[in-house]
Amino acid sequence: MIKFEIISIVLMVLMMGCETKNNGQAKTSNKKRPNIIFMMSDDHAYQAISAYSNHLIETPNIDRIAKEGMKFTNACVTNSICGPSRATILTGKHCHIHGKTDNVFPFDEAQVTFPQLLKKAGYQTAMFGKLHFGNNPKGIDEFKILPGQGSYYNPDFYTNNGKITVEGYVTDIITDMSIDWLEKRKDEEDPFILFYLHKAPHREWLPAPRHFKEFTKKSFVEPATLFDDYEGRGTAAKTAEMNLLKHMNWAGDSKLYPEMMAELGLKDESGWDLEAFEREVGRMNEEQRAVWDQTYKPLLEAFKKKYPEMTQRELMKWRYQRYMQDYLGCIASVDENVGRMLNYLDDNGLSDNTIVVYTSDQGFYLGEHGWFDKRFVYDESFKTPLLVRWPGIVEPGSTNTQMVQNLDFAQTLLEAAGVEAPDDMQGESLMPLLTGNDTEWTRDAVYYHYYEYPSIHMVKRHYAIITQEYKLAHFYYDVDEWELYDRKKDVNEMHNVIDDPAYADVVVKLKKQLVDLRKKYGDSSELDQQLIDKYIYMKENPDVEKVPLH
Ligand code: SGN
Ligand code: CA
Repeated sequence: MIKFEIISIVLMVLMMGCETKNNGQAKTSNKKRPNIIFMMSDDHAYQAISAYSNHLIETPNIDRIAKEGMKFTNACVTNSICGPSRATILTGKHCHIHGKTDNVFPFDEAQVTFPQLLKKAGYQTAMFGKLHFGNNPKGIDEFKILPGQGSYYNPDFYTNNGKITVEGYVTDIITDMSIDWLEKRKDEEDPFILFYLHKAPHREWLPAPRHFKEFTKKSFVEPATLFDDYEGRGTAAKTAEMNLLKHMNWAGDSKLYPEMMAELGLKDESGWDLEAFEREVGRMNEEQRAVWDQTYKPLLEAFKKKYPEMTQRELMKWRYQRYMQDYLGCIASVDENVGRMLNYLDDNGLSDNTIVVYTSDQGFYLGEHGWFDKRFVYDESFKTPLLVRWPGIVEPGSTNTQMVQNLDFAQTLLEAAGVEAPDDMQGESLMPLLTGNDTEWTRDAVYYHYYEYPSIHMVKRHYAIITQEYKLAHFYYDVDEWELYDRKKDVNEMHNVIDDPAYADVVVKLKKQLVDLRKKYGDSSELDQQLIDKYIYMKENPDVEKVPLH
């Protein structure tokens, strides 16, 4: 195993080969600096990657990154929602610092992002796929990004030269764009960072037409907690609106045709169920729509017949299977396309000097606790997949159990590129772990803070401290409730032991540690209150100019 010190020496030697460009800016000699491909999917649960568990699907291509690199089994996010997670990844800061605390607040454009620093150091930079905020990512030479959530079929993209629409399936298209860019820069000497960012498998989980048939025929094992009644948990779990039976859309999510909904007397209470169906299925071209109808119509007709007789329990089971068929169908395309990308690297002699990262912007519930979506600090959404391949540096087939966060990516990749990270970044470089020097890693707890409430799915605001053994969370708005989970004894997090006398000492210790962590990262109750006031104000005044937090 190569020692961290040796890497530092190698990086220093590389840095010593600095040339001075005409504009006086230092530029490092690029020969050996690693390329980086940062692969990220949107809402990809680790439960749906066979390197983590193969009870749902085989993902041989994503698994290749684990086999040839390192699998992190305790990687997590600081805030389990899209925009905030991405802003944290790019800045290496907690949400209350970079301003993107939720999908509503704007990102503070004055913040420095790590691709800007890589670009300054001579890296070529590109981004293709979903970003979810802004239409002009900072420090990126070439981009094609989806507007907001983007579309699965025939999607639009913002590019350096205006908006385009591309015919086809989004996961394939993002890969085509990424490979085209690699191909175009083939003979260039400078190293690169490529952000390869999938929209899939985000709600409403629409697979590529080539996967409709296979996946709608499959049935999947149910999670142990599918019928969770939230006893033994706090108010937040009981009032969240992400239950498969109660809160999924019929047309938008389960793909019932709008006319079938009408025939069955199912109402579109929220007003966005039929809109969601139209937004996605309505976007298909004739050919895509024909394959859709051939596959989905018979199966939904069969459901329509059975529906009047079905019990609530049977309906829950049906909705779970329908959900998994589409969600995992999306994963099949992601996996195939990751395979295409890895093959491209092999075929073009790029694999050896390219760091490949595979992750998701957060985890996701695949029926655990009866849920879909994310947001909570409970494991399925708090944890996220993380696989890293770096030939010659990371030991193939290794596993790491340390608590690492999306907060750490910026500093890690800057260090890998030999670029100094700014002092105000709040993560820690994963380099000691990647090089097998775990003894240099001292972190024993991580900090989490979720803000987006009241909003879709109604998950209450909470912050938390998480160690390998425990998770202590404070739901502080609307309620004032604490929850404690014993992560070793209660892996499904079904028992809040906050009032159990056996844990009294643990509670005292963790509360103190949590105060220290909040102080360390610059978070406070005053700031929590300011953010609540501002959020409510923005919700009540949707036309008000969105002013960055800092
Ligand atoms: C949409 C989804 C939600 C999801 C948010 C945020 N509804 O609003 O289910 O939680 O995005 O997701 S949908 O009907 O429009 O699909 S995030 O990944 O972008 O944060
Ligand atoms: Ca997401």
